[in-house]
Amino acid sequence: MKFPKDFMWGGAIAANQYEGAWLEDGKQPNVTDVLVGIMSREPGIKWNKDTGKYEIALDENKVYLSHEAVDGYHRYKEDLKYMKEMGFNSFRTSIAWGRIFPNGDEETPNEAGLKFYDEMFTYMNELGLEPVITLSHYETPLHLLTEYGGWSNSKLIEFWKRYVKTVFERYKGKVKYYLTFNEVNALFRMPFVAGGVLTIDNPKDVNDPIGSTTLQDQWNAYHNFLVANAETVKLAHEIDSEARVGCMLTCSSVATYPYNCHPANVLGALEAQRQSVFYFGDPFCLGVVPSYLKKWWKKDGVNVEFTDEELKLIKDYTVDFFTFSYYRSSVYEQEQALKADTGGLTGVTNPFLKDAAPKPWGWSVDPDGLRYTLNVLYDRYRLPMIIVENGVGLDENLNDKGTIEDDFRIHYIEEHIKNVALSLEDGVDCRGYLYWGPIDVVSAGTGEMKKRYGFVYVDRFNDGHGSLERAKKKSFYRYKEIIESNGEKL
Ligand code: BGP
Repeated sequence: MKFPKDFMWGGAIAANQYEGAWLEDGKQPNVTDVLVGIMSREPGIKWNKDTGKYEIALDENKVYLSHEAVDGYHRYKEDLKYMKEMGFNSFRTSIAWGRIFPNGDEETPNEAGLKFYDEMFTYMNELGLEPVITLSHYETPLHLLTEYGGWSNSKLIEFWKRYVKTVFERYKGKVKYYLTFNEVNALFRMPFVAGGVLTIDNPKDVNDPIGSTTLQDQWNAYHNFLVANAETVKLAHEIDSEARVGCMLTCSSVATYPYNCHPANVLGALEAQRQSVFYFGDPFCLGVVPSYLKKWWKKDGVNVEFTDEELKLIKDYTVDFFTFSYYRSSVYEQEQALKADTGGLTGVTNPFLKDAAPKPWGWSVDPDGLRYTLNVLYDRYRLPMIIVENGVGLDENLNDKGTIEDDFRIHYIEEHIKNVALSLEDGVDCRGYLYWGPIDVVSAGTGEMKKRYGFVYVDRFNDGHGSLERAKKKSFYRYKEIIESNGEKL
């Protein structure tokens, strides 16, 4: 197995699942802070009849684990040392937008937030960990949704530009790789978090703020994201000639296989790829707004217009590289509707796959699907690729030796990394593999601690108790060995 000398080995986390300290040093809530798990349809907000607005109203009977998460805000140095010990040369995390602009619409940034990340990135530089920084990992400030309707409002583009400009200027020389919006292509399946959209103008059902978000608002957000993405590339290049901007899309659904050779299944699989990935990937990477969208807009009864100036911006400022998450593949069969969760689409069970992760989550395991995905994406976009999420969540407890024998995870990474090597042989320009969740964090989808991805265990549980102490799992040593040998010991 051959990997280039400068291959990026590492891991990835997100501020909202790792840091905790949700209201510390001036931070105000992000959208994720009012949800127990982003798949939930019950945000902790309620409609105030008198003001005619939504306001924060957390459910006292629920545990919002992300509010303290694994206390990364206070412990990141200790944790980054573990990453270094495994041999990482790069590390992905996000900036919680609400630490820098707490409500999102302020004129001036919050110095305490800027300082926090300044110190964190300096420390990463000292350790020799290349920071790969997501500008928003589902972290739109809640105020921007309740006050402006979120990304459906074009004002967000201006607020976003102010935020990213501040970030690029402040971290110039410390951060080279930025990712714009984490998994923004999940907008239509998770309009509140991935889309940052809330319908505030006569919402259909004030008791169902997620379900009653209109399609017009969601498509307006699509429009605004395309413009904001291009503006981000433009600003980054103007401010820092060394900075590189990538998009980050959930790409498990690139590997949507037709159930059989029935043309309706083949066409259906193609449509699933478009609807889940390419409708964002093509404008971000090729600078074109796909022609099939006109048909979709007609079907959805929405009106979406791009000005010539916007189309030119999108054309001129495409991303420098492509990053994505891959967890598993899916199968399209015309009679069965596709569903989705944080791992991507779910369709008919694939009878040819040998493995699935243990229940309760039971995600199927398809390492060849990663090679397929890398090849499809590289053929289409011809951009450097970095896998910034791939991993397996397991329900684990420390044994009496104070560790966890996570052989399933070891097998999972070995098989996926082998397929990265095979895709390199195929000629794909893949620059890195950043495992999702190298330390246990709060699950995005379910909001649990129980769903653990880490090589490093964190002592915290679903009910919120736990010492927060860290411990190395068996996979810690195996990933270290793979990295040390630059992928030769596979
Ligand atoms: C992706 C998200 C991550 C993450 C991962 C695993 O969709 O970008 O934030 O957590 O999925 O999902 P989960 O935590 O639901 O298992």
